[in-house]
Amino acid sequence: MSNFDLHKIIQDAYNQAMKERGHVNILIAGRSGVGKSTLINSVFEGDFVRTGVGRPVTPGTREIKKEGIPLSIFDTRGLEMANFKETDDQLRKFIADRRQSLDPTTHIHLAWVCIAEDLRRVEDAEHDLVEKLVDFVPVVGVITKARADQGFRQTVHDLLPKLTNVIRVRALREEFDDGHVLEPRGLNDLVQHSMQLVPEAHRRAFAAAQKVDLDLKTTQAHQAVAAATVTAGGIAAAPIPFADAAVIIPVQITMIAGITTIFGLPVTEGFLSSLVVSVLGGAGGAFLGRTIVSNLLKLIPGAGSVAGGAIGAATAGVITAALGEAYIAALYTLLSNSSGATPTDQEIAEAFKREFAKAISLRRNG
Ligand SMILES: Nc1nc2c(ncn2[C@@H]2O[C@H](COP(=O)(O)OP(=O)(O)O)[C@@H](O)[C@H]2O)c(=O)[nH]1
Ligand SMILES: [Mg+2]
Repeated sequence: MSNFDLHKIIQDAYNQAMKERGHVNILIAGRSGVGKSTLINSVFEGDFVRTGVGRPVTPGTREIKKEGIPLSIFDTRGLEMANFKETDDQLRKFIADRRQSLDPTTHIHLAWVCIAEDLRRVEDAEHDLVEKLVDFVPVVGVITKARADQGFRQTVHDLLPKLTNVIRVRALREEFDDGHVLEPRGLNDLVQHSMQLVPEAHRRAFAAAQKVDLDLKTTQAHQAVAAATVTAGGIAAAPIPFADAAVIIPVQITMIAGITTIFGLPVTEGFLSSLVVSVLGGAGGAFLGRTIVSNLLKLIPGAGSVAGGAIGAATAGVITAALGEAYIAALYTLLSNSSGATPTDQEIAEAFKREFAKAISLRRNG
């Protein structure tokens, strides 16, 4: 494999993963102080509101984005303002215009209308806003700072029947003077309900952007592995002579890049190449392609003897699936043990190496 160009493969894999990652757009409306920014930071990756970049899109709404996270939040302010009706009409026009776009990554996919539980009232402003939005986008009612329902959720349901659901959330942990503690609640319900409302094509982006439910990410990651397995099998449908086997490597690297984005971790070409070299590479240099393939073949019992022969669809599929599952296991373990801190590149490489070694020994012994 003298023409094995890892740099080029990684560049292509990176671009492909970015394309497949997609983008999700969520509108969040409600009076000032109901807890919109707090909710966004509790649900989405990367301390989103505080460190994201905002730009106004209508007089009352700004779009917040953050590098590396496939999410735009449309944050509306001033639902309580006297001139809100005007702002409201501009917002409606903005959403309607976006809806016309042929590029679905620009559509608003979902709206959350937030009402604070302690206000215990639904006013005309909320009612009018919901009426304006529901023609274009599914609207979820979110009761914020939930502590004591006292029938309020049902009231919201009754007054705003077009909401897809009304979900009570508490974004922050609260500790009272007497030591009584209220833990956050409802964020999981909100995320799971929202995931169902987001159009299929944007669910990967939603799973990547949220940080509440690790299982949503895992499910999406398994789908990415299944797709890559089919692709690898297709490439090896006519068995590939071992000397050319590196032609399947781009599939696995693209898969790895895709899984990384689904878990909400930043992907760079440097990260990908150090990951591939440290987990699969070994020798490096001119033999890197062949080394990677022979290391991958360790995932298949007895495959050492393939060396003189060829790699068929089944083998290519098994290698791809095993590698993908090892990477998912590595990220799952890292992220479920971490207390919110993003793992370093080195921690990821080490966890991946461990899971890869485990996969090899399981297959040997099992
Ligand atoms: N106790 C409690 N306070 C909250 C909660 N969510 C937000 N807050 C507080 O409410 C205030 C307003 O929140 P913020 O997110 O800035 O509201 P926004 O104006 O709608 O973006 C802040 O002091 C938050 O700390 C919650 O779930 N529980
Ligand atoms: Mg705010």
